[in-house]
Amino acid sequence: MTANGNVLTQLAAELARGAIRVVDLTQPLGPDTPVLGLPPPFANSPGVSFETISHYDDKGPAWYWRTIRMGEHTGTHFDAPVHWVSGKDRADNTLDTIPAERFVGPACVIDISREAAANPDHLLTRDAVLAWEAKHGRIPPKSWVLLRSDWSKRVGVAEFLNCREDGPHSPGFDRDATELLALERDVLGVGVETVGTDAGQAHSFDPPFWTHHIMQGNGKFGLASLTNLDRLPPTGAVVVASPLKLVGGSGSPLRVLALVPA
Ligand code: 23J
Ligand code: MN
Repeated sequence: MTANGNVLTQLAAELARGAIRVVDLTQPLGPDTPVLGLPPPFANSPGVSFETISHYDDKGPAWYWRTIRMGEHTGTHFDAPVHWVSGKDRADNTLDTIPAERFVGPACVIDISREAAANPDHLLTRDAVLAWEAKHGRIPPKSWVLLRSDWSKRVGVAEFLNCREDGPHSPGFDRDATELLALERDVLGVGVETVGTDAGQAHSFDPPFWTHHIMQGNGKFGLASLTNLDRLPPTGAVVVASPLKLVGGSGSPLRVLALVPA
């Protein structure tokens, strides 16, 4: 048996005896799923609607199935590099061309829940990333960096989107932290509990929506509307984030799973 074969046999055994758990980082996806609201003149993305094709009835006596309609960026979803204009000319920038290896990687979980509770506009700084590394080790290349804000614990759409007259207020990454992760750490991407990877006020940043701009512009991914990040250790989990293989896809809802030592 090869060394790698041994590791996978061991993984299967540890899963079977519950020494490695599977934590679901995905929100339910349905008509109540909150969607981003962009100000005019920008077009908005539809939320989820279902239409029944048949339900054990005349249209299909022994089967139930539905049609689904939603924007590509709805609920717990994946941002591909082609989603942003900064990533539009990159190779392998759509969901059907990204190599599958890049959907799996170690998770580095950075906790800003205390700061976000005190200030909904809190941005993770470069120094805060470096302080996290001093404690937990350097963020390895090809890892998922997950921002734990506890935003997924907010109840109802209004609390989750947290809109005021000047737009939404929710936490994110500052520009230097985003550049550090994309350029100096070569992460797979970043994941957040909020509706998008950018902070709520990011329309007013320079460049606008800098986390999308920098991440997608450098071929990195985004994961939005995650949950259960409080069930992950700072390091040691492995995340599988595998979007639909939509032809030309800019993003898709997906099931995000973390393998976690019990
Ligand atoms: C389009 C424009 C702005 C934003 C977004 C999409 C997202 O958050 C998204 O889902 O990618 S901020
Ligand atoms: Mn998105």
